[in-house]
Amino acid sequence: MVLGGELVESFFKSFVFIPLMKLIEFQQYLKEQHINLAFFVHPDPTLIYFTQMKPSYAMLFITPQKATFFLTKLDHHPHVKGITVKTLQKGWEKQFSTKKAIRVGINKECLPIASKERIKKIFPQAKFVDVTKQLSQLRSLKTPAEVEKIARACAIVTKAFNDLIQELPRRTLKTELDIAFFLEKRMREQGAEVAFPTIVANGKNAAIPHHLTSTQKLKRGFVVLDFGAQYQQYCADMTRVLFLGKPTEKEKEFYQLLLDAQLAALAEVQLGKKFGDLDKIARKKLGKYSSYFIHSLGHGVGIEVHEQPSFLQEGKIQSQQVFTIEPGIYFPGKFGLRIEDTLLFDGNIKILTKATKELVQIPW
Ligand SMILES: [Mn+2]
Repeated sequence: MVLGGELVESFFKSFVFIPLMKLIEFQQYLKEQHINLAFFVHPDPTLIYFTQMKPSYAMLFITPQKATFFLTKLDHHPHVKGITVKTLQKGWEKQFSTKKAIRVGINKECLPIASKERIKKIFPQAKFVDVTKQLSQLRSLKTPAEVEKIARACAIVTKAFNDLIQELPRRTLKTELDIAFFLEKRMREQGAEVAFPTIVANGKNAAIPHHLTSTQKLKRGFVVLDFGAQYQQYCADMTRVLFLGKPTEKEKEFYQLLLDAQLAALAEVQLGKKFGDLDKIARKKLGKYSSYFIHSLGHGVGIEVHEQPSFLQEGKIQSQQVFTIEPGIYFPGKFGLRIEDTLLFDGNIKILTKATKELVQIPW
């Protein structure tokens, strides 16, 4: 029987169907790999992924048939379809402990050594299997509900930026930190958290891609703003450049060159394209300045601001991936520029961070 798509979607959404779908897919994988149990512990983002909540401490056990989420008494205990939620109590280990030679899945990327030693005691005969790759593949293909949250986070970021360019000419913001606080306040007012510490880099500070936003007084020159919101656990990542005062022709040319590089890479986003090839396209456009582009072109975005797909590994664009395109050029001791969008590829490219990419000039 085939039901209308919209009806099915709204029906299942009310049951937090989305993580369940991914959970079932993961359990299927465990079954195929003859993994008896997968174990995840705080602060592994896998916990957030399957439960859509961010507890202060938790553990998650997933078997091919069952998932059990252990929380302390300090956190809200959610209802999650397909997952049994329990309170972590003394002696919880006994529930699972076995001397059998089972296969236990772990996420090597996020498993503290102390936790590993602890589960070794619970399963002394276990063989540990790394499931990191499978998890990042699952997470890199976004469900419609995840896309909705990321799009919302991106809209929040865009609104904060638009508010900033209205505010700046009033000269109420005097330092890099003032701008960062303004953006972060605007994001929080819209119901989001800050996905990572806001980068505001003015003048030569922007030559350092991850400049630590300072109390430096704002002065004539470029201002690079790299910031992100996290809405219901899902991130947005955007970088824009402003100019305080009037840019010279040369400064305008640098900005345009970088924008052209970003647009050239965006224009080549298509199914099956290698991420590495997009990177090459941007570098080619930068020509003799490409050696000043000192990081990769982008990264996946989801519950973490940096996740799969990676532009550094061999990988091709798949449908339902969300990632950034962010070329930059950095001239040590002089200035730096970066332009970044978060986008969805679902067969077509959809740029989710919609703030203007024209060089905004603020009289200064
Ligand atoms: Mn980024």
